[in-house]
Amino acid sequence: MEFENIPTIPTADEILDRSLRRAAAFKKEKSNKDRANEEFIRAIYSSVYDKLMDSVQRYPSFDQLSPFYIDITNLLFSVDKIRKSLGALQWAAETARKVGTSYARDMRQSEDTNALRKQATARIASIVHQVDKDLKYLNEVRNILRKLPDIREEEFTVVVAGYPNVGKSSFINLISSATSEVAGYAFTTKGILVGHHEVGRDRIQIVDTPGILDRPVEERNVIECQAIAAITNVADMILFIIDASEACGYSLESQLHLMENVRDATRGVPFEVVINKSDMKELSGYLNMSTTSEEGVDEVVSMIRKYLESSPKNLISRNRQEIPE
Ligand SMILES: Nc1nc2c(ncn2[C@@H]2O[C@H](COP(=O)(O)OP(=O)(O)OP(=O)(O)O)[C@@H](O)[C@H]2O)c(=O)[nH]1
Ligand SMILES: [Mg+2]
Repeated sequence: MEFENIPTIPTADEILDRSLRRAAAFKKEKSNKDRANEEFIRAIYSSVYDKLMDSVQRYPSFDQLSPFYIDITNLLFSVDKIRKSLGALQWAAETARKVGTSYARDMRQSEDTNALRKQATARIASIVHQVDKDLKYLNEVRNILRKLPDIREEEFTVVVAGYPNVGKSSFINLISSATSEVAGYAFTTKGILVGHHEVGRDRIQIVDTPGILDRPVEERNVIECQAIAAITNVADMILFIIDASEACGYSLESQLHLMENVRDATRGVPFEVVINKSDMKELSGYLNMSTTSEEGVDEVVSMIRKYLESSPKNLISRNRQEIPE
């Protein structure tokens, strides 16, 4: 995934220290004092320019990201603000180069190249410091984004949703490679997690989401919003888990109401409801399972696999496997 490869973004001081060290090494090589001062300036501005532009170019281009990653980035930060900071870095790179080139040119006609070298260094340092907050912001964003799960659009994806504490993570841990934290309180899962369930040569991507409460969109917290982003953007199938025993702390009525809302908001995406904690209470007319006793879990897995078999994504991956290399 693109986010994993974003390099650390240096601070203004780190960029300047590195550039000054490099410039000092160049300066030593020249025996003529005026030529040495000119080389010093050229080395500083090109090193500053390269480092800033490298940070801009190695940041992901948000124009090419899938809607899921754009939504998540907007929930956690703001794509607009990230773009502005990247623009500021580009401005600083170009301005430092322009200022540096002009000083280096002036040195050829100057009597006092030492004074010009000092002035140029101070101007470039001030330009880089002007974008220090942008550098720090971009690094903070980078540290969070690179930890987002790698959700692959080409893989069949089941998003598990429901109220908090109903057993979503317990189910995913049982049937997939995921190791999602399970605990007897709401909002244990704070972000999106991905596990994989192997079916022969195919793989199902299972997304664990934080619980969503049945309340108006504007009152939802960031944790809940991440779940909505996953449900609406990546799901090929939605598995909605209900705890009919109400041991989760929420009434069956509220859970059924949320179920209807999510189903209405995601029309066109296959939607299945499963009752969990059947060891405590079952609900007739639905598939029932217990992730504790594991009763009914195989039936739920078979039902998911049926959706995979009829999914266009499955056909694509089969065709790909049949084409000889
Ligand atoms: N009796 C019983 N308890 C269960 C079952 N499945 C899960 N639990 C318990 O329910 C509690 C919540 O389980 P989680 O898997 O963390 O629930 P979640 O839906 O992922 O919760 P959030 O991440 O907070 O949204 C834990 O204490 C589990 O041990 C079940 O089938 N039967
Ligand atoms: Mg959970």
